[in-house]
Amino acid sequence: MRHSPLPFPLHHRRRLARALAAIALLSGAACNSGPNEDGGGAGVSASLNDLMKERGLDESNVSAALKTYTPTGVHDPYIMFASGGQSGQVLVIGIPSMRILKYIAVFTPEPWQGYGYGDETNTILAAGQRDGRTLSWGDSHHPALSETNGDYDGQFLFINDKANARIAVIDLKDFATKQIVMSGLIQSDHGGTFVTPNTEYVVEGAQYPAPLGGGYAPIERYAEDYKGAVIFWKFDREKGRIDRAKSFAMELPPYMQDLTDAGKLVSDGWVFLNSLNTELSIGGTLEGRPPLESGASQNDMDYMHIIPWRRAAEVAGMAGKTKEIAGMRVIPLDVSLSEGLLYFVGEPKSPHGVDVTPDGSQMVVAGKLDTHGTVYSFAKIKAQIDQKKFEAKDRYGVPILSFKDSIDGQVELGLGPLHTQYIGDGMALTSLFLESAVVRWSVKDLKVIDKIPVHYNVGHIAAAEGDTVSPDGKYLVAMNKWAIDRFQPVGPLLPQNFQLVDVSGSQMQLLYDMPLPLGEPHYAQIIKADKLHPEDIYKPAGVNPVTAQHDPDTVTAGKERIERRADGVHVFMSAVRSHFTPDIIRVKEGDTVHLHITNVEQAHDATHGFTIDLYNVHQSLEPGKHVNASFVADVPGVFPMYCTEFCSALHLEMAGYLLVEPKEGGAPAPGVAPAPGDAPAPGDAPAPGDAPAPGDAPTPDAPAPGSE
Ligand code: CUK
Ligand code: CUA
Repeated sequence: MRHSPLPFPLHHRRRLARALAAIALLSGAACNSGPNEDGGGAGVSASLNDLMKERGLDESNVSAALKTYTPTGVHDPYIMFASGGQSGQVLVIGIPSMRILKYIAVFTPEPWQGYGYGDETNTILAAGQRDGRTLSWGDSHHPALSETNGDYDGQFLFINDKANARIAVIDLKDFATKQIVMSGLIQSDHGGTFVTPNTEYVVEGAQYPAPLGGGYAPIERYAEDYKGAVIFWKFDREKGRIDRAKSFAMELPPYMQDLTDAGKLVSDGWVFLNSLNTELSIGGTLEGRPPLESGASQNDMDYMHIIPWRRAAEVAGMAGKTKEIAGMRVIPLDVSLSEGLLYFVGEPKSPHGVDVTPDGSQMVVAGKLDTHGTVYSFAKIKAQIDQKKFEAKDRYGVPILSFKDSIDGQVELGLGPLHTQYIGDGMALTSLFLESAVVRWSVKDLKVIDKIPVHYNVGHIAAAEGDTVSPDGKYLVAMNKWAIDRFQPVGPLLPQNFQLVDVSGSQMQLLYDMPLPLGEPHYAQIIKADKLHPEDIYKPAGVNPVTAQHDPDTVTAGKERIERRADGVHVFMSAVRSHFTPDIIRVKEGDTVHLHITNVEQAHDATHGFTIDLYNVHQSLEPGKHVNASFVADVPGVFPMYCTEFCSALHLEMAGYLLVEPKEGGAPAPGVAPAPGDAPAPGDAPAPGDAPAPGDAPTPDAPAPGSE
């Protein structure tokens, strides 16, 4: 059953023409030739035609415009969460308008949101450090919305950083990152993030094999010492955080594990992972060996990994079944084999994407170097496992199922098939990288229906709720890797091209091109907007969004103060239109300054920003938000601080000063020390011993007026 994305279904040109005629009739301009003289609403038809002529638009263009145009104040029915690729962020995009609503800061400091410029968000980023090294970027790949019974529930979003093997948790109450976890077990990941049907686990599969837990091993020992792995991060929905202690991993052979999908409904309790490089090619272009890519493409088959994760979780909980590597419980390969936790089935050449059908009964795998989509039957796979009917074992002893006995069939889809999404009615969409097209086909009947060209070299595709138990169909976004000539040239680095396609009609229709100048997004998920219930403000005022608690250092109006303590100067500051209290902070060179700032406002969208020149402090203070930011005032001088959001008519006046007095006997601050005998100019830092000007904050040691 297909629905129209708009209240007025305009799938067909004839209907569009009729609609245009109706508009013309309503305007009274249809019967007379020529425009109506009395102006007003008249002459709509003529002007529409003129507009179309002037802009060179045909009817299908106008129909596309009508399907995507979203008047002011109208919200989109769908929201897409797309990975931001090398930006390390997540993009939030309205569908069908393709309006960008937010970049969620994840693996990368993001100044506007104050992410990575304050104590708590610095702590989130620091949790993703490896070997004490700060990683200030990430290669974000596969967002996964939390699920309940295999359907998106709109509560949380997870995403992986392929480059550094990290996973982030984003709370959709405020669309902000709350946690980054890094196992230390693997060096890179790709098969993440994918969630099990009730978000019991967030799955992270490795990509490039390496010694588990880090460390060196000669590449000649690849087959013996390099390993793959899959990590099952336990998600605590109550806390909204991953529970590291309850998480576990499985050692895998050093095939490059690729994408992952969790079984659902009939296949609930299982996960499926692609892999490539069963050849164990190691590259060595200067060492007389073939490059990795050709070495890894010799065999006709790679292996789909089949894992009963519920059983694996039980085994991980048993005494003596795991070993600890990098602080993580790991099920060694021999235990997996003796406990029946790992099976292989062949997949045609360089598979990319294993996508479980909405009813959970089948898995579709596309091979980059194969023109087919292969449809696996979960029942057939399960039957062989139950009967212990294996065709062979791989070199590590993993049982291999019969390919022929595991599939329902293969369909010739086109050149370079990659990723599959579902649109209901047993229908699927698969991206064709080499062909630059998306093919619509019936998984049920193993038949191709039609294709639509996209521009160009499409990677992932995202259909509305297209990887859940109940896909919506309607919209597809093709995430194209190459833009070439689609947009005004901007130099050699071109934007990515997202193309919105209407998949509800008998013919797929291209609706919109959206350039993405941020990084290369890989996957995206599209959720019904009405499943999302973000908060308007943090309430009551004083919530620390990272802890989701009322912050112990929350500031209420009238209780603002500056306190000198053993660990430095604590500034308890409130922000309200249009002033900070206190607005003068006096410290001594070398003091550590702890800012505790609460936006005490509860008005929707009354956001303030806070910065201090030079000290690289920036915070976003949404209504009710509390932030903490610490820095060492190691440079003496006068440093304006101000609100960076144009929050009110007197926003420019929402400012103050940080005065860092030079150390006794220390060098005066460059350029600010008054010449001996000069009277201080108004606004200058007062010389030591001066009486504070009226309205000034007291010196750090004295209590602030009004404080108790
Ligand atoms: S991958 Cu990018 S097109 Cu990293 Cu999901 Cu397939
Ligand atoms: Cu507050 Cu500008």
